[in-house]
Amino acid sequence: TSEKASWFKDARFGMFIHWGLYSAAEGMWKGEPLRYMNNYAEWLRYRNRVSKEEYGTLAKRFDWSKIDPEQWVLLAKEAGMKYIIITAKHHDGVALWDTKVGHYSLPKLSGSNRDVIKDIAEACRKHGMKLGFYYSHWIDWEHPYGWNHQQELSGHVTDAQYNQYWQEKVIPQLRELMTNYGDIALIWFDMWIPYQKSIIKKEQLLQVVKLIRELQPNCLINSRLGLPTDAENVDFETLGDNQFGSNYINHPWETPGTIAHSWGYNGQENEWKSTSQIFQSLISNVSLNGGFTLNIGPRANGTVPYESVSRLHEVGDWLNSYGEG
Ligand code: FUL
Repeated sequence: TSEKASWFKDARFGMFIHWGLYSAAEGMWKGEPLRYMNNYAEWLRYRNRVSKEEYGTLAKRFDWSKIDPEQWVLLAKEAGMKYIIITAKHHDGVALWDTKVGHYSLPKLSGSNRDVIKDIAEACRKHGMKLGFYYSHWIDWEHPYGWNHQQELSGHVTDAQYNQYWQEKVIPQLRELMTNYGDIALIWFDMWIPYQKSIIKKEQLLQVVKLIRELQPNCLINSRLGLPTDAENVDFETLGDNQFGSNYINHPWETPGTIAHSWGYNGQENEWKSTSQIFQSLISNVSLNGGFTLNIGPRANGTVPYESVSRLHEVGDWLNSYGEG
């Protein structure tokens, strides 16, 4: 294990934040609930086959007078969490920050000059919270050559086209994220498949590693990048539930989890986990020397559902009474 990952091994507990245009849809599109498979609210555009233009109009529903990322940071602190990971770009391809790469960003679509990535970076600095970014590198439903499932299945995106997506969107956006927001503690890429089984090429992934190492030498990279964990390229494992095994013993690792079923806000949510279930996940990971990244899905006005807030407070009360700080 590298030295630079030692804070992460000690951290144990962090906050995931899934927030984006989908939060404004609240799990419904034109009166229809989410369709197909995983029923994740943040998958709405893909599941309900919403056009790019129509999806973009969700940005108008954000209430900037109420949105205050500092509240998310304070909530994480109260819960005893040591780091935050926010969805800088999820599968829908929308940048939450004021990107100069294309026009598909929350500030541009909403007509607001607010950059929530800047806001949260400042709040994290103020409150001594580590900040990480989720970046969907593999899947991008906005870019014509991003991986969008259907195309992959029918083979419509060629290697050259995929590389175009990579060079004109992924690389310059990561450069912005790694340059404009101060120290970034970690980056959380999202993908379940190793590069050999994907349209992604190993060279493309190594290009990302090189960029991050150059711009933010202390930034930790997770294994869902698609490369094996080996300290040189990947610093920690992101495992699925119950995936821990002895081959991970020497690697720092965490699992992500939600308090609900969806990661993004879903007004129809009916699968809230109990506080005791949350404790069980946290304790079982910590007992195996891992960490737990627990998700909240704030609404488009920035508020966090009461179900999440109340459970996080209970967890924080317990950690503050019995935890090691
Ligand atoms: C998955 C994604 O598809 C979900 O939307 C969510 O972001 C979860 C943390 O990872 O792979």
